[in-house]
Amino acid sequence: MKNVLAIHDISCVGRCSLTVALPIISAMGCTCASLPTALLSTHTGGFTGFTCLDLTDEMRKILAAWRPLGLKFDAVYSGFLASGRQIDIVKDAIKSYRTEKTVAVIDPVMADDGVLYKIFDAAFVEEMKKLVPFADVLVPNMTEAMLLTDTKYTDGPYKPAFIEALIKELKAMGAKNVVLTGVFFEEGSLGVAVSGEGKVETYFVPRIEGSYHGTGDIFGSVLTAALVGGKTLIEASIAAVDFVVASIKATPASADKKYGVDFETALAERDKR
Ligand code: PXL
Repeated sequence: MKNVLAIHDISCVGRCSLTVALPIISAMGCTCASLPTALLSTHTGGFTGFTCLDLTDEMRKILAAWRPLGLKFDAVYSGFLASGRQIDIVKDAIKSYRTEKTVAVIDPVMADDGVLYKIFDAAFVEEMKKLVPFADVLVPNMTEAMLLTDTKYTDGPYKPAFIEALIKELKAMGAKNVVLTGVFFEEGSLGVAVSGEGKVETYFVPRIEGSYHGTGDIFGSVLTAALVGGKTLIEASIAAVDFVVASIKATPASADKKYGVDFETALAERDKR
């Protein structure tokens, strides 16, 4: 059985990070081990008064305890990190657990819609830049891609040349492949730009209005499991976009968007097919 190491926080309520990665990656037929980065009462988007226990020291202890086990993973998938100090831990995990076939999927979770998440600062962005060369697949949203490349934030529609330049710069920083999310060339559409060895490929779907929490983690989880399952980068990206769309469509219009989307319904529907 293929196995994935997911390095994300546990947000106890709000459907994101590990509470999304574990069920989705398991349902797609991979064992999913976890290295929790933090324990939060809820995620940080739209909730106030949340608690956050930084697990940096515990992560080091967990990795030390794993050392005699000689673990290897088919993918290491990192997401929300609680502090810049965790960057080195993620690098170590990628180096320790990779084989020549392992894919390191790095989602540089830190910002959206032109704004850094409130627990991060400019120093964290600088730390995150250091993780880029460790990515076999870097999965930034548009805001994160602009922060990582010191590009002034602009909202779309974007020009294809702008998207290609962003991807080129992220690759120049050391990312082997880039899957850029939140791309659109015209109003009413939304999708991804994907770059492997060759030219940039895109996949767009009709935009669904509204901003739903946790969809980036759903996207990254499907992408990772699909890559481990042998899909190409563009095939895995299309599967991830389509599953996010199915999850949003499964969510009642009246739902409070900070509690995320009904990916569980979409998983059950997928099983029936
Ligand atoms: O979905 C990204 C994410 C993960 N974990 C935590 C977050 C966020 C985004 O806000 O706050 C704790």
